[in-house]
Order: sequence, then C-alpha cells, then structure tokens
Amino acid sequence: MNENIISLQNQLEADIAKVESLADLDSIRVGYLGKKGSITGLMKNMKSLSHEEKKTFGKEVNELKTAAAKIIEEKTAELKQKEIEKEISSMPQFDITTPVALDRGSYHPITLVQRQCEEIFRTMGFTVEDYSEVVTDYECFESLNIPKHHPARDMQDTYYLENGQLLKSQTSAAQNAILKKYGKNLIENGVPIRAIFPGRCFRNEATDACHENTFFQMEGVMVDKDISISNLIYFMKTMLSEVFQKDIKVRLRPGFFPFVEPGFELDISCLICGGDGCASCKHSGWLELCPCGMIHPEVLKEGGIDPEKYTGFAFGLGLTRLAMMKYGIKDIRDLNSGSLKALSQFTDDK
Ligand code: FA5
Repeated sequence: MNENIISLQNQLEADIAKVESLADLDSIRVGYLGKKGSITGLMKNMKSLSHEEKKTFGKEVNELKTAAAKIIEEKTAELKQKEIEKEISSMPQFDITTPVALDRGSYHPITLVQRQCEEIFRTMGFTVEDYSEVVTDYECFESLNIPKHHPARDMQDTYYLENGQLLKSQTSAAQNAILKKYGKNLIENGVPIRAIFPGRCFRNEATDACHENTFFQMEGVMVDKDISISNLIYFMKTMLSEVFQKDIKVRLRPGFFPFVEPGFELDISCLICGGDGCASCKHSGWLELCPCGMIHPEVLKEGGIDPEKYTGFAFGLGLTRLAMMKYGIKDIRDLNSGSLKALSQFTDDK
C-alpha cells in the first residue's frame, strides 16, 4: 500500500481516538474528506503515476475514503449517545411517588346540567342521542314544517356554509332523523320513541345577559299511541323538580312553533332575582326555558309515522339558561368566557 495512504490512515485513527465533541469531529471530517481535505488531495498525486499505478492507487484511495467515512460515522453515533446520557444525567431527578401538586380541572356548568338531565331522562326510559352541529336546510327547517321563506325562519338566523349547509339553530334539527331511526321499532314492535338529544346551537343574533350566539339546548321527543299534553307536563315537571331539588314556579303559555300543535312556552320564575325582574330575565321576572308542544301531524308524516295512529310531544330545553338558573349565573356570556376562576367553582356538583 502507498506510504502516504498508510500514514494518512494512521493519522486519521489517532485524531478520531482523541476527539471528544461532535463539533471537533466535524472539523476532522472536513479536514480529511472535504473538497480540500487530505484524502481528497491524494488524488492530485495521481498525475505523475503510470496507468497501472493509477489503477492501484485510485482503488486504495477509495478504500481509505470508505474506511474514513465509516469510522467517522461510528464516532458520531458514539458521541451523540454520550451527549444524550450527559443530558439525562443533568436533568432534575423526581420521585414518581410524590403526590401531584397541580390543581384538578373541573366540569363546565353546562356539562354538569347536561349530564344531570341525561341521567334524569335515562331513568325514565329515554335514549340519549348525539347529533351533528352542521346540518342541512331540510333537517333544520323543511322537515319541521318550515318551508323556504316561512317567517319563522327570521327568528333563527344562523351561520351558513358555502355548500348550503348551516350550523344548527335548534336541536329540533335532529327530530326528523330520530323519528326515522326509531319509527320502525314503534310501528312493528310497539316500542315508544323516547329520545333526548343535547347539542350546541348557533344563532346570528346580538348577545345580552340571557342571549348568546352559541348556546346549548336539549331536545326531547316521545311518540306512542295516546300520548297527550298531560304526559308532556308530567315529564317537564319531573325534570325541573329533579334538577332544582325544590319547587319551582312555572308557567305555561301558548307559543307558536310550526312543528308543534298546540305549542307552549314553558317559563320559570327567575331564580336570580326571585321573580322581581333583572337583566337576566329581561326585567320580566320570568325566563323562557323550555318551549314544547304536541308534534305537528306533518312532522310525524315527514318522519314516516302515521299521525292518525300515533301522537307525540317534543320540547327544546335551553340548557345554557338552565345552568344559569341552577348556579345563579347572572350573565350568560360568563359561560363562554373561558374564565377558569369563574367556571371552576362548580367542581363538587358532578
Ligand atoms: C326553539 O329553538 C325550538 N326548537 C324549541 C322547541 C322544541 C319548541 C320542540 C317546540 C318543540 P326557542 O327559539 O324559543 O325554540 O329556543 C328554545 C330555548 O333555547 C329558549 O327557551 C332558550 O332557553 C334557549 N335559547 C334560545 N335562544 C337562545 C340564545 N340566543 N341564547 C341562549 N339560549 C337561547
């Protein structure tokens, strides 16, 4: 082997044995293998060699190059591993058995009332359904007896997507799907439809102490033979007395919704001011909480259910307002504020 090559290889091995940092190793790499490096420079000596010598010399230089690259690569891995070990050993040690000192999170007040309502209705045989926030015009309006240009749409302006879908303005948007989902079991097996579906609703409207543009409702439907307003009132009363664990003053007055007939507004006496009137109840002493009514025959028909044989009720509970009343929250906007100080007060009541 060429003497120059042997001495360069020995030199490289000695340099590599001494190096202690990745930065120094990189300098060595450039010094040997870089464009102006000593191994690359060996090629310049080839000019003076014969054809046969060039072949042997070239082969030996290439072998040295490969060996140098390999030894540098191995040293790089060794030094990287050493750096990782050094970093780990310099990290603060901790005892995994020490109790965590962080504060625990808490449930949002709306989640708390929603869960409570779900539990109440589950014990009365209702299923709890989940439903999309993005719906079609058919789901939110047309299937509910609200054709295009019906004035009832003015009360529920919402946010539209470019493809014509919309963010649901009411949980009633799920009614048609629920009737279709459980209608077969009702008709063929006589199993009543009993379902609730909580969900986030959106309306393009100005906010105040009792109105938000994003809020929660919980819809409920029951359909069977001979369902009447008495059944509706029973379920509403049971739900309210369970949620508040005390007698609440309630009033039922006529209300118009194209998807129920007759329709009612169920108001509760404002628990913030005790009925005297305040900003939370628009100074009326009453808070609109749960509109309801008997499902309109056209809506039943659209859901595949014969209104001559079956009747049913539906309600649309304002969950956000229920949370306000239950926890004495004066301004609905606090619930969407993200203020942990305000919201974390309700931890205990799971
Ligand atoms: C409806 O949304 C009907 N879908 C309810 C219904 C269902 C009627 C089934 C009949 C049968 P309304 O727009 O009134 O109705 O809203 C229902 C409840 O949601 C209100 O009573 C109120 O508690 C709550 N709500 C409505 N708008 C807002 C808002 N902007 N911010 C907070 N809560 C609201």
